[in-house]
Amino acid sequence: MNLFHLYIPSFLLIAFLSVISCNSEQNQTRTAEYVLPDDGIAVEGAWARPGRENGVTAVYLNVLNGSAETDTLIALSSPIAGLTELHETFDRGDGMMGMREAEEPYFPGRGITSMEPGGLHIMLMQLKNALLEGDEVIVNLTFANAGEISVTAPVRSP
Ligand SMILES: [Cu+2]
Repeated sequence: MNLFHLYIPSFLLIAFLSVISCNSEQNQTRTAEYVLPDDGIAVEGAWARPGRENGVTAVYLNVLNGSAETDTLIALSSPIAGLTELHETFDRGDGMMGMREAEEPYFPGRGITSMEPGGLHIMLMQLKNALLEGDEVIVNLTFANAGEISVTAPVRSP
């Protein structure tokens, strides 16, 4: 992971978050488009950032857990990546933001968990080829209860 630890200065993240809050009305509208499944898990709105061969990139998506119970992500893989992990962003306490493997890969029941830039994301490492806008990336998510879900994420610039 030392390959990528792009640490993002906090002030940039704060600037980014304020942009998000300005758009919160729009985000709520967008989230409202998603209807929870009656049971099990659905994944919506997946997209991936471009990346270089042997490099890393991130995939963002929304996990819609329609069941009454919290589900746990137990495995992640992508045919394009040597290593795939669920990451969370955290405040390192020195004015920089870092990221690390998520400690609690839990998805609450009857809820939507959004992976977005600056927060939770799926990290694809050791990319087998470059990812350009217009390409597609397959990510396989395995949940303890809902089983395996395969998602196709279009590649686009943030
Ligand atoms: Cu990451």
